[in-house]
Amino acid sequence: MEVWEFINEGGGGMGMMGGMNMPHPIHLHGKQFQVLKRSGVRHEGYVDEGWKDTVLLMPGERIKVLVKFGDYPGLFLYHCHNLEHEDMGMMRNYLVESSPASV
Ligand SMILES: [Cu+2]
Repeated sequence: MEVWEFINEGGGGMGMMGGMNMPHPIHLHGKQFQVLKRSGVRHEGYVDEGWKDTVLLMPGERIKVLVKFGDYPGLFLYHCHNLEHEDMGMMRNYLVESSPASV
């Protein structure tokens, strides 16, 4: 397991999505996670309980998630589920290596 943090600065900065004040539905392929903490700008109506493969990250928010990797190594993908954002570069690979115990 590993804790990952996603930050939506929401419009500031000149990063890959600089100037965009938009929600990002973050999606992991092949692995599931739980939301540990959501902070920043407060919004209502989330259902953060349970195992997920997608989580909505609103402008001004940051979330910490606990990702469970299990026994399946390989090259996986995570991306924003907004197609235009994905096409603009909000898509990355991540490599899950075999743990010594499972080799
Ligand atoms: Cu997005």
